[in-house]
Amino acid sequence: MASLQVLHEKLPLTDECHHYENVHEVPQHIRKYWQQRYSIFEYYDEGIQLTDDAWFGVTPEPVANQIAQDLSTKTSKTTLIDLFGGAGGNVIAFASSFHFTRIIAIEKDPSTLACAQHNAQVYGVSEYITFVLGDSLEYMTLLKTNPSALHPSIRVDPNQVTIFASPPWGGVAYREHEVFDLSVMEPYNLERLYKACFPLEHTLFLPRSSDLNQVADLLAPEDDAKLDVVQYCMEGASKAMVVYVPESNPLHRDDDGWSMAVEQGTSQ
Ligand code: MGP
Repeated sequence: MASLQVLHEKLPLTDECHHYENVHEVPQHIRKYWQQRYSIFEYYDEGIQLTDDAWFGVTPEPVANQIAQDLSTKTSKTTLIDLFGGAGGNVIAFASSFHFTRIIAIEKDPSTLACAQHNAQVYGVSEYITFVLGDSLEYMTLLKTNPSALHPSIRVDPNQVTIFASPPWGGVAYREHEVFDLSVMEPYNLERLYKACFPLEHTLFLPRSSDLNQVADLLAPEDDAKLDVVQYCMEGASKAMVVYVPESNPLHRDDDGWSMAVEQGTSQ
């Protein structure tokens, strides 16, 4: 599919990619993040590149490493797909964990993806990651309904897949709410993300104040499964709430013909 481009080479860094060395170069609205640059990337000085937007959403390295470690102990899956690869914070940690035999990172902004490829190289893990330029929700639709339309290098066995999704949260306005309403998260709300990932095992990286009732509602009453919900903290303060959603039994819920694909996969 032309709109999902598997990258065999590094994308060039663009004018939007920066490695700020001096506070005076840093736009005012991201100075707070630049001051924390070594908590975000320990090896920042090795030439880490970020777009100005990426500073807001990138997962700090200790948090990303802890999530990678936690997911490694929770999952038996061997393929990890990062739906919102961003500048690479999470996918570098997943690759560094050496738990997964295949890692695919999807990102739709070319400048941000160029940063991710560059940063993965800085951390020495770029060869373990397949980078894809494009819309990850389109990828999920094709994976579920028409996998043969996917490039062979990103055609995966759904039974071996675990999904990681750290979506945009619609800016930092979530901080103004004591409880963040995940139905209004932009541009993808909780329901849309869940439907995109269902019925695969997936991990959602959400605002720390996300509404737990909405999260609990993800499970159908007949499901025996439980969700693990973890607050990831740095220096005593939560940075995000992460929800580990187990694989759904496709026989319980039948969406979009997907149960068919999983049954076929299981019987191979
Ligand atoms: P923050 O919202 O700037 O809160 O980012 P912080 O640093 O606790 O600031 P304070 O002023 O409230 O003390 C907290 C963490 O949330 C960041 O480190 C990112 O990992 C994550 N994060 C922030 N945003 C806006 C996004 C986002 O849009 N998407 C994703 N996936 N993560 C985000």
